[in-house]
Amino acid sequence: MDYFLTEEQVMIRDLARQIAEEKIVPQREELDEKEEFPWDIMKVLAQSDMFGLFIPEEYGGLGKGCLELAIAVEELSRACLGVSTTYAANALGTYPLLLYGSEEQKKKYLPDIAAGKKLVAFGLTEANAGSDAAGIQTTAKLEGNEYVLNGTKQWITNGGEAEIYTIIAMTDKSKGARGASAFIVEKGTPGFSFGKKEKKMGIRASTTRELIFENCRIPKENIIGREGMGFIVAMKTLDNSRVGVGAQGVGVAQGAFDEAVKFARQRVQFGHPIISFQAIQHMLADMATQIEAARALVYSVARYIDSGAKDISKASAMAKLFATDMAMKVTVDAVQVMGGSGYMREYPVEKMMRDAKILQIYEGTNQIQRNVIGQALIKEAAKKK
Ligand code: COS
Repeated sequence: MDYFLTEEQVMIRDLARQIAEEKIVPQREELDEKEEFPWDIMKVLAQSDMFGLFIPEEYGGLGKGCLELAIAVEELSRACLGVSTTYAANALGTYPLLLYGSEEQKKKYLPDIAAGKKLVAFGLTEANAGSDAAGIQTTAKLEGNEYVLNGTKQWITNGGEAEIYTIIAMTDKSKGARGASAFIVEKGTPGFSFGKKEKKMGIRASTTRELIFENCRIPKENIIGREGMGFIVAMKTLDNSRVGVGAQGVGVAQGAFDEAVKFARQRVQFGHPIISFQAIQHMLADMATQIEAARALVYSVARYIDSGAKDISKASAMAKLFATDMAMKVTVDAVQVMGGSGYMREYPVEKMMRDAKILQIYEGTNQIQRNVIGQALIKEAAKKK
């Protein structure tokens, strides 16, 4: 399929693919086994300007958009979802600053992020606030010229590795979602520490930790936007980044599909390569069709976001929902095509299937995506009346 990418977009895709094939594929099994953070790969991505893709040129980035980011994420995900999660979560953590940061904040933080010198993490989730994002308990109290943060964030991607954290905390609990605010917290701030590193089913190259705030004092200027805007900052951030999770789905599914085709051409049963059997061909045909449909949706939604469209929640949720449900199905089917071999760690599809599961869960479960889409449909229907 031709998605009419510009010359520049093709260059980004080819560069990301080259990094994926040369640097990620040879290491992915070991990174998964040892649950190691891929610092050397992050350095290569930094040297290749990959961290600056979606950051405006005035802050040291390349000034590209969601589509270019999605293309890069897809290619990295094709090789290893753990590595691509580290990279994509950096964008997730940066969106609050990009969308709502002040000029001073952007000038202070974005150039280092664009250069890949500092990684970012996004801190919304807590033990009792997952799908119910408005239920967060972490507080931020204004005392003089400082906010004092108290509480614990859970399952934070890049936690401990990142230097910059965009954190959602309650400045006025009595106001519910309207009492949340967003803040920048730097690693090393007294009162800010990290909990245990989680042991996960998949995406093991990516680090997941607790963030602990105990009377952590940050300058008043570190608020992003105004008090009470935190929930909107979080929701708009997710609206922008969920299409990237969709791109991860397309990438991991493509990676698993490629492995399944390669295997089916080589594996001989009943005197023939199994790819000659209709049962296998039909599975591969369905997989290829589903991947292409998801890619078409992800690219279209990314272009729609880049067009400056305001109402992107529904489209972004659709891209995330469709592409990640597809990724789960396609990776499971890739294991099935490869049979016993697919189940063995010797082949990468076993890891791809484990990795794919998180896509249906993080950045809002796929049940939450259906809620977001449902709510948008209700609003649209009410407008038509
Ligand atoms: N853009 C702008 N505003 C939005 C918005 C969006 N995408 N989504 C909600 N809002 C606004 C609403 O309009 C509402 O404003 P008012 O108070 O002025 O009416 C406010 O925010 C509260 O919205 P709502 O009542 O819909 O909030 P809920 O508590 O019902 O939660 C969901 C909404 C479930 C969609 C939200 O909590 C969510 O996305 N949860 C999943 C969180 C998630 O992705 N977690 C993963 C963490 S990051 S890995």
